[in-house]
Amino acid sequence: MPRIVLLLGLLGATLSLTACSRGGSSGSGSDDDDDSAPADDDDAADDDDAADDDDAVTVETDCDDGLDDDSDGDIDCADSDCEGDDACVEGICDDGLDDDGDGDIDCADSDCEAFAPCTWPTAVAHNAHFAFEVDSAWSWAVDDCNSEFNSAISSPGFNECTTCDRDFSGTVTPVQTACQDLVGEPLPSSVTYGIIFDSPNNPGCWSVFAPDGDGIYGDSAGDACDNGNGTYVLVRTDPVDVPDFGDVGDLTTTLSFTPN
Ligand SMILES: [Ca+2]
Ligand SMILES: [Ca+2]
Ligand SMILES: [Ca+2]
Ligand SMILES: [Ca+2]
Repeated sequence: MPRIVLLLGLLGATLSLTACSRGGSSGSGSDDDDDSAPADDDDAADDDDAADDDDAVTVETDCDDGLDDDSDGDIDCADSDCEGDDACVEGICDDGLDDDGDGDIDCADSDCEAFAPCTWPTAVAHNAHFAFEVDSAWSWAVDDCNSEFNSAISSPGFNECTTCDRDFSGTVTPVQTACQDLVGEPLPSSVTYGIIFDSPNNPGCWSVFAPDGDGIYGDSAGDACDNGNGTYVLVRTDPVDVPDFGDVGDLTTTLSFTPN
């Protein structure tokens, strides 16, 4: 009898150990063995009989690995889960690189809309009109006349101008040259301006500078101000002086541009 009791005792112990192993009541390790609730089953298979696979990856966990982590058909930044992820934004807007690999570089990327230089114009329309006015000194030989030229001036890029935010230059295209020989000076072949895109003392305006003979943008041409329609315009009229004759007329210069 003592022998039988011992065997039954061993069998009971064995059954008890087996039940313990299947029930997972100890809760140790990463496998919670949950077979009744839609919770983590930790074993890459769905063993809780619920409709969901508890181990399925439901978000794009790595936005820069070239893999579709959650198998929704969208890889990395193409997956809305990655919206705002560092790997999916154009982090630097003036390095010439497509930081987030979406095909758009710097200002061409919508991520850079708030970057100030991306709002600066890439081209400026320039027009100059010279009106020669006959006075007593000239009237014996010439008549009143007008000359005019246009220039579509553009910027070579960022930081080309050391004393302004950006410089713009271009080639002059004469559209009316009746006066070009009258003042003893040929029409200019090119024009250059620099712009500072902030006029603290004149809100709504940007400061325009013309370079001096040394290429320094120290001569203010005035402020280009928003005309209310989103276009910045600078118009100025200056007398033109010719040696020995003084003021022979007016030169009116107009610059206009629209921010990006
Ligand atoms: Ca991925
Ligand atoms: Ca995905
Ligand atoms: Ca970039
Ligand atoms: Ca980009």
